[in-house]
Amino acid sequence: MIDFEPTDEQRLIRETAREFCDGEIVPRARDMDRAGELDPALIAQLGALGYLGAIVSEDYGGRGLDHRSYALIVEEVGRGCSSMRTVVSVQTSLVCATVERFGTEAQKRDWLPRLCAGEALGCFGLTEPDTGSDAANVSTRAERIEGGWSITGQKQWISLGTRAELALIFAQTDPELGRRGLAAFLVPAAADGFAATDIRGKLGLRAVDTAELVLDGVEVSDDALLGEVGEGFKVAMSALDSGRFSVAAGCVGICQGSVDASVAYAADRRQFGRPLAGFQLVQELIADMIVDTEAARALVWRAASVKDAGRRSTLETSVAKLFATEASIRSANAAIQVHGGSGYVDDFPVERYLRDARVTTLYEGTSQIQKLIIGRAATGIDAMT
Ligand code: COS
Repeated sequence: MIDFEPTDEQRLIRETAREFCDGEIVPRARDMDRAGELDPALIAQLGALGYLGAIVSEDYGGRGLDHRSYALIVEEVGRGCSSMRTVVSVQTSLVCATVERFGTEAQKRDWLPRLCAGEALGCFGLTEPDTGSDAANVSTRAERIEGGWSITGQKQWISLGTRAELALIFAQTDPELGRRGLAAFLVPAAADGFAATDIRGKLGLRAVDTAELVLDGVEVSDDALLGEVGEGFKVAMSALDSGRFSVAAGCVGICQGSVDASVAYAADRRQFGRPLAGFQLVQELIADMIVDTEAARALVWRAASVKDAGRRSTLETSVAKLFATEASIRSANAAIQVHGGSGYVDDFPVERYLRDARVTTLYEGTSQIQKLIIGRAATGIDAMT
């Protein structure tokens, strides 16, 4: 059963995140989007507030919060700016939570306190030019050398790739083993042979960098192996269970932001002698957005409750991610409709909401992949492989 009433602590966490979003993120979101650059001071603030390690144990510099609280934070950051939300999702879910789950004590002590504090950023290197949905088909190679590994390959669409100090790299150790040959490595971006190039010209998420990574014989020691050799696919999928959840929570923020902007604009703007809010067709647009927002939030909270119970949440996460991401596109698009011509320029956040929402049904598993995961769970038949 989901309890829809936040606890007092969760309420306080939401209020603090809301104040931070409205006071610090919202006023800078348009400029960061136009400049194609995040304000580093804001990233430092995310770290200081504990938002980059919300679900990581306090032993390693995190806040040790439950997943509902994490969702409340991510929703607020996502309402303000999806590029900032991407920093939270990648750092917390894909990198920190994964290092905490699969890392050795030494790896956790080495990396987590600085990552949680925002003193270092991390990125998640799974996708390649020829490997997207078919995540097991990684062609980056890790070859055994004396005392460690030599890694060679290319990674594509890597959020935070040019800023990260640490790259979580998935590589094949033995092509004959397929997914059972995959391994995950903690690769310092400063290593010889590691290069990151920014990908320009994106529709949305303009303020956060998206990179192509090239690893040319990057040598790492045995200590860099995260989990066991052959465990890489499990590490990646487990990371994505958390990453997809975080994306979904961020999309609830886009939905809520679309509602808030539309209600305010519809009350203010007058046509035919009355506010837009007085027209039934405008109310219909707003009502549909509200239903999408509430449903997306409930699905995120449901996934959170499964995670907090310590159970695997792949199915619940896919349901939440599929619905929330698609809902965010619908809501942002409807919000532009409410705003008319004003919604087509960046005086209001809604055109950015739509541009930023669009990637969410692509990355961390397309909507089609989420449907195949849900369909397989329902029917017991694998329609993917
Ligand atoms: N946690 C732990 N283990 C997991 C897991 C998870 N969330 N998901 C899968 N596994 C394990 C399974 O238990 C299974 O282990 P065994 O072989 O020991 O039984 C193994 O991993 C394979 O699982 P599964 O059969 O579900 O894998 P598939 O090859 O069917 O996965 C899909 C196919 C399409 C679901 C997967 O490749 C996928 O999610 N693709 C999308 C990738 C993606 O999101 N890319 C974006 C990257 S970030 S932008």
